[in-house]
Amino acid sequence: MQRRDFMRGFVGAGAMALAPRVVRANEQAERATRAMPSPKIKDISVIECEPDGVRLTVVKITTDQDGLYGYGCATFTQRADLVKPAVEKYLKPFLLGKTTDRIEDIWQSCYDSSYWKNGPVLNNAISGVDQALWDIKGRQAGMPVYQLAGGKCREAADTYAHASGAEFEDVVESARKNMAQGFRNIRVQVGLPGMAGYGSQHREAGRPKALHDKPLFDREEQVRRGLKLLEICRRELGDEVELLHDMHERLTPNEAVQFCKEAEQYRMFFLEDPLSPEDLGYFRQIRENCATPIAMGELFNSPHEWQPLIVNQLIDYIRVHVSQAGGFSPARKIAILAEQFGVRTAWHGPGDVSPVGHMANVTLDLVSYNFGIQEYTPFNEQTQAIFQGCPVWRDGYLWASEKPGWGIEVDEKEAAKAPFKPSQLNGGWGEIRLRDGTVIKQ
Ligand code: GCO
Ligand code: MG
Repeated sequence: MQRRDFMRGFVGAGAMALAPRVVRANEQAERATRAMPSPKIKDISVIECEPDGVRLTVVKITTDQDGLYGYGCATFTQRADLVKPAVEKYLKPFLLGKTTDRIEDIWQSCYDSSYWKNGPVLNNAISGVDQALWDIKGRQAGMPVYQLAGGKCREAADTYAHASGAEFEDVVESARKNMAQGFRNIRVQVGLPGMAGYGSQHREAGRPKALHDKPLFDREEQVRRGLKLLEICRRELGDEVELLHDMHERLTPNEAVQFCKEAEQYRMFFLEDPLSPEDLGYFRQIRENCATPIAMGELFNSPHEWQPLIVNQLIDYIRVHVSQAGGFSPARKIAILAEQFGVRTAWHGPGDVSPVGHMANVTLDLVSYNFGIQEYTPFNEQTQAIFQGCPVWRDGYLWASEKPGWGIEVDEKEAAKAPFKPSQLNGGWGEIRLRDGTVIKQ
């Protein structure tokens, strides 16, 4: 009671002294609110398309304000059909009528509303909503999203290209082409004769004997050819180029430790995903055995996966697939957490990220001090016809749009020309097996 009286006296005295200015400010604020009422979510739809054989999913949020809408990437190629109902049946009824002003609040309440969380389908659905809200806020402000996140730390994002081939000489040739185009960082992958290696051609010819007729893999052969490839590339391509290699979680933990240790002599920019998320405990062994830089995380969905690797400084690059982690908002937090521990970012940027998702990647690249590198996949013609305003690649760098929001317009008529195609596995992946028939991670 006493305190309230005291406050009343205080406010009263202040109000008297500042009265004209306070009143003016209040009036201005009120006028601004009247001119720009908070947009409300009027509709949420899901745009699906398959340009050049890659299934992409984008969420569109439409507001009750004329011409104000936004797009967010929700692409989960291998289970694409499940993301649409997650958005339409759960997030849409939950969000209709809510204001688009409160991005963090919406993210937290969507995340919590399923009680069980951190899975790829629901995270992608939330990402679609989250990124669409950032797009809307940027359009409202008349600014690209990178401005809303504090502005640029650098002009553009340094990228790496993919050089792949069935044989070593094909990889070297492909890398030389990339370098001639202006890439300074090259990811190299070579095929395994007659087998299903990652990131390179699968040739049936010369297939080793196996107890099955499925795509075949042999870990020892992968270790031998992988290390040989790094040796050849370093020798043939020279010291100036940065080399990267994706191990795609295919080796046993101990083989991975050995591979990283052996690769140290080739001065890698990084080795990617040497272990699967199920074997995170082995990262400490890699660290204790060598100084090869390690990138990890495209399969991560949960803070329980990235937190220990970052805070214990067990990796050098965090490589999350932004929509799998739940969108731009959580990815920004990952970047900030990583900065505190000297870990840099290398957001996953393959073909199965929509251009909206790539714009979110490059936005993070520009606003995060601890940016490391950006994986780049060129946008094919059909993708560019559907997504107008894709990030531009020039001189080795990826550039963000200067237009408001993500700066991308989705042409839904063009998208409808490239619907999801029926396929035997409905976009999912098949299996890869060892000689004896054991199924392995892809
Ligand atoms: C990469 C990745 C991709 C994934 C693909 C899965 O580093 O680019 O490993 O090629 O395999 O995105 O759908
Ligand atoms: Mg990878």
